[in-house]
Amino acid sequence: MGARNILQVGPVTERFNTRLTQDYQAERLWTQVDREAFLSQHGADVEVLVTSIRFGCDATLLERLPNLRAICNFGVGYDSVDVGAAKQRGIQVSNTPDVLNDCVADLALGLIIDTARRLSEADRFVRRGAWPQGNFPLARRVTGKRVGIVGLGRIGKDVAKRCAGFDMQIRYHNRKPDPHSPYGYEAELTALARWADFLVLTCPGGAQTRHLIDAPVLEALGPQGLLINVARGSVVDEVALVAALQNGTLGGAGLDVFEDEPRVPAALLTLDNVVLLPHIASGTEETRLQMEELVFSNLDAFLADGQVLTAV
Ligand code: NAP
Ligand code: 8YV
Repeated sequence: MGARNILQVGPVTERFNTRLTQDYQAERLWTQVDREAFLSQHGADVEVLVTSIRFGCDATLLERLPNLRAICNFGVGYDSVDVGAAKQRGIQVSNTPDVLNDCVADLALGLIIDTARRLSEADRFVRRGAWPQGNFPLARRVTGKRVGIVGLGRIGKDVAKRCAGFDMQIRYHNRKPDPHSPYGYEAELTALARWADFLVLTCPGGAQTRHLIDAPVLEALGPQGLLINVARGSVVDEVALVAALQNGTLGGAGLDVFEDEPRVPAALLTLDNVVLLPHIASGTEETRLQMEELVFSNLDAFLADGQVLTAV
């Protein structure tokens, strides 16, 4: 192990990986030929773990690291890290909040406009040479419509701000009302879905929100309703979603995240009323650089005085 006892679970960007190895002498778990042998030999030396949404840190990995003191996660969501088990052992966990709000909210608006105005579908129409045979069918207006936000937190509020710019009516559902929010609160998710033209998901993933969006919620959103998911695939019952899209009880969906990434249900690939993105909401040069910097700031703070900067 390097002098600072840092282990990186999986790759982020080449720039990030190189800096972590060169400036922090971090070891790379994913390049080990025999991961188990490496953990048996060095697991007890590891004090800081650097991971990401994709690689996380489950209970099994935690058990192999008996002297772990901090986990620095690349990403604001931390559902792939066993935070409960970490906290029980006094292990600090940091994430990368706020720096990605703009880009994730921008992408949510992109999906709202794409699904309503059928941009991706129209692009396919032009590319396959269908235009000379007739006009593309009419789409649906965005301006002035009703948007229901599930998870009015840091990202959800930035989605709301953008929707207000489109004169949209905004309501939201959290576990409890936000006393500072100017938007109407809906305690019942199905009531919010029934009211909304667009239901935008910006809540965390994990056990608490698993399949929050189930068949009844999708049915309440209805045949003209559009579901936008920039949260986590686990929040939506994907089997129910496919069924609702296939039988027309849901109007359409814009999805950046899936239950079993990078696998996307084959049925979704055949549907024209769905926009499918490969988990790119925070994926801009600017935002990913800021996320990387925030991981290093957390690392520096922990190495300097034993406290991460943005603890979950
Ligand atoms: P945040 O500030 O913590 O906001 C989360 C919101 O969800 C809060 O308003 C919270 O309110 C609400 N919430 C929590 N549990 C809920 C539940 N069971 N039912 C309904 N609402 C619930 O988090 P954020 O920074 O905005 O990030 C939100 C999530 O976006 C992340 O956790 C991540 O999964 C996802 N994300 C995805 C991408 C992407 O690339 N697609 C990028 C960044 C983030 P209450 O506590 O009052 O319920
Ligand atoms: C990922 C995300 O971090 O922050 C989150 O919660 O889902 C994304 O920003 C990104 O895909 C890199 O893993």
